[in-house]
Amino acid sequence: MATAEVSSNIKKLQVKRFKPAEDPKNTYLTDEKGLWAWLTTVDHKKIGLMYLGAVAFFFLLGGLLALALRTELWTPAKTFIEADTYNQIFTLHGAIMVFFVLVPSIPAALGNFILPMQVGAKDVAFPRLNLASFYIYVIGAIFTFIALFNNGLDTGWTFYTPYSTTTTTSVIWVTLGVFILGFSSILTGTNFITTIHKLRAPGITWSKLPLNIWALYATSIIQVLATPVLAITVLLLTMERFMGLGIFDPANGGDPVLFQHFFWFYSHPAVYIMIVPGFGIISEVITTFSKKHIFGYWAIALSSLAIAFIGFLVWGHHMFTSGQSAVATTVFSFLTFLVGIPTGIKILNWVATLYKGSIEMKTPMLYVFIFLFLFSIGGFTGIMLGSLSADIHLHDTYYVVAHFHYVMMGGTLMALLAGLHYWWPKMTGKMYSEVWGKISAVLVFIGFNLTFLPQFVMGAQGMPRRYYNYIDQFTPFHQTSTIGSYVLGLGLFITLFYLLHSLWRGKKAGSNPWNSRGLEWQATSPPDFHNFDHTPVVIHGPYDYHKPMEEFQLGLAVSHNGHGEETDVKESKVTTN
Ligand code: HEM
Ligand SMILES: [Cu+2]
Repeated sequence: MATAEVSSNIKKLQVKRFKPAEDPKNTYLTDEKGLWAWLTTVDHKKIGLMYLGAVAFFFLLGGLLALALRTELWTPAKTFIEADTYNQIFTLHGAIMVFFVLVPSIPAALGNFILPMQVGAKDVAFPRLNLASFYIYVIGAIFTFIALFNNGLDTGWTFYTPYSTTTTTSVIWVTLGVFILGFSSILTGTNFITTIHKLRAPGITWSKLPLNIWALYATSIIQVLATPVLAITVLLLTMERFMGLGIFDPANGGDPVLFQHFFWFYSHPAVYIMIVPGFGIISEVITTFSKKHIFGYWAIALSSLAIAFIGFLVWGHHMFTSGQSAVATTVFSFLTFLVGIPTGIKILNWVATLYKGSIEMKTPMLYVFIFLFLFSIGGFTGIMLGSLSADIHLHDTYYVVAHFHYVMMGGTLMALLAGLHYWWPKMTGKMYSEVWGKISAVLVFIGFNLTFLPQFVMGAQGMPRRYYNYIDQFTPFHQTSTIGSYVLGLGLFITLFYLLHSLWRGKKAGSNPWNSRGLEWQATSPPDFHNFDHTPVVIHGPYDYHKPMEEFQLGLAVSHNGHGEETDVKESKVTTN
């Protein structure tokens, strides 16, 4: 038995080595079976998987809508659908991808699964609330679905007034759906913040917190603070349509620009709800596959919080052409540039982590490189859009469409794919095919750039966004983009296929296939119902690759009836025998 000599104010902890079983008998997947057990589970891992299933379903739906749009744009005039249908498809594509895929994807699906494990907890702080959040998401989704079959929606995902107060399509169903969905996001954020504060295993001080947790923490703060504003906005819009109140519609004495302020006060921070959790994944994957301590731990951790903060100050950059005062636009332009600083700090530290690392190019790492490349393009073009004079020309063109796809798909989605491949063995206990993983990553990369790079050029030349027809000179760009979208779709379809295939045919993963130092890898794969069959004790940080593995496999030898009251183990010396 080993003893951890703690230097701090508390008593010595009796610590024992716990080596995770490589082929566990009891796991969360065998613990309770059957549909009902899944639907009523309070296990964060199963809830995470249910979110993952729901997100994948919506991603497929949103993706098929996107392919329909790209197919229609093959020719300058009508290709196969009517203009009105086109408007509805791009609206639903945008709304589904933003609200039902990107916002919940990393925090609610992967985060739910991995967060309690990374802090060494048995579950999130409020497991029932976690299940409730999932059902609130489902109810919100049902409302949106009703709109789909009931006249559709053609306002664009931004619901700009006064059009959204006058169109005959189903605005109310979708705004109510988004309103309901917002609560899911707020409750998940609250749950995560409480879990991170209260349920950390002994030894996990703030400076030993995985960067993924810092990222989810920053995200949760944005979710809790920004989402209520969206809720109020869509509620006001709903009331305006229902009761003819004059809040946003000038015909009734309202102010449409007020709507834009409200909407972007949420939706700009929301882009960080989408990307910041992605940053967390990148830090985890990059260290594991470089076998190196992260460069600039605090810089990365605190820059997530800085982005969360600055993110609240820049919403006006969406409204440079909406008639803001010259002073306001100038201030917003300046503040927008500030976002580039913490973002740049992250990129710099990741690259510095790679430097002289022992890099292993597994599929998750391939996605990290794709992320670094695509997200940097997305971020730089964001800065260009943030410069007032350039944006007057570029606003509402395909340049903006390309920018946000580079950050949202090239950033968030690539990070999600990195994380999904990274934690797949932990979640399922199975390995997927590395060869197919690489093939599809390459297809995704090529397809993505073919789709969106030409859109920068078109946009800069004046092709407006959300248009059904276009002038002939843009045909080659649009056609390249359409071909690219099919390549991209193929790459993603292959991913779906080999991941599912691995569930039946995949090799057993073992507890720690990547030889990572992260705490979640000290559980079995798939994990036990309570994640660990002991209370883990942490003495080294999650990126201490210079320390031997045994020193990461520690737990309390005597069980303490709560979980981890003694969280202030600061530094300790371990002797194993
Ligand atoms: C360095 C960071 C970033 C900067 C400086 C930036 C800047 C901007 C600016 C100025 C616009 C307005 C362009 C216009 O409409 O004329 C814009 C649009 C947009 N950005 Fe970013 N951005 C950044 C990162 C992100 C990220 C990380 C995401 C999402 C993950 C994102 C998503 C969007 C979206 C969705 C729009 C378009 C909204 C719409 O009109 O439909 N951006 N960005
Ligand atoms: Cu913005």
